[in-house]
Amino acid sequence: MPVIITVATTGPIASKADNPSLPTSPEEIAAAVSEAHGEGAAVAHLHFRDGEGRPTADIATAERTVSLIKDACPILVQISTGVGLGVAFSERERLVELRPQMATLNPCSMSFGDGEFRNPPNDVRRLAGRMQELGVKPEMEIYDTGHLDACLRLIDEGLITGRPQFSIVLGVQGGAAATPANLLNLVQRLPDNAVWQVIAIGRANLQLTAIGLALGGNARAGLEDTLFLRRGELSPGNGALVRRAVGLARSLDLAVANVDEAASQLGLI
Ligand code: KMH
Ligand code: ZN
Repeated sequence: MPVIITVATTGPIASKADNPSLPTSPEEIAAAVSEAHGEGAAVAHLHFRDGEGRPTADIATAERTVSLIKDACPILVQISTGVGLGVAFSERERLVELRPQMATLNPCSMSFGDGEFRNPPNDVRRLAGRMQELGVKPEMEIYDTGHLDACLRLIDEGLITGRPQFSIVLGVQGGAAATPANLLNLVQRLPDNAVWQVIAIGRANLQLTAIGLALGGNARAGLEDTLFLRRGELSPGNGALVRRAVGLARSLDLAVANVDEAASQLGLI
């Protein structure tokens, strides 16, 4: 099966002071997504920023960004409902009303660096149910072993249907460390029909992305997950990180999915 490459252009944490290439305005994000699509990305994972560069769940900003992306290229759109640590769940969940093809679903509350990422169980259930009603495919974000069990319960409760899609997020302070052993442990416990990728934050990004691909997973690339192309060398943008992920896949003799192939693998068509 060809490998799906997702580009995560912006995220909630980094700023232009960390990497001047970080896209933050709707125009910059759309241009970065379009470049990433040209390099081989089939899915765009989106966070939005306000005029001061802070994470926002502002609907008009999201709408404008998605519309610019749709004008630029046919990439599949996945909106983050994680948004950013300071944004209330009630604001974050409204983003699915835009009916993107996909959105993230973060199943559990956790410490996240020096902050707190609040995902109360009943709010998560309500959001999962609403995504089901709207036909928005959830990508479940697992930051630690118990998060997978929480997701399996959502599946058991009938709140997630169809082929389940997971991101295994490793390397967040407050979640599981970015080690091959932690990745293997989680991969072995995924449902048989799962579609999955590794999101390796920071230093281990390249190595764990390679291991994930070798284990049969998809890959995510972009400035949300690492600001560097190589140790000590800032990435000149998202395109270069997607090109690197595509190169990894091809070195492993794996084909890279185009948008139609990705949509069919994800059960979107
Ligand atoms: N920022 C990553 C640690 C989300 O946006 O909902 C996880 C993530 C989740 O991408
Ligand atoms: Zn994200």
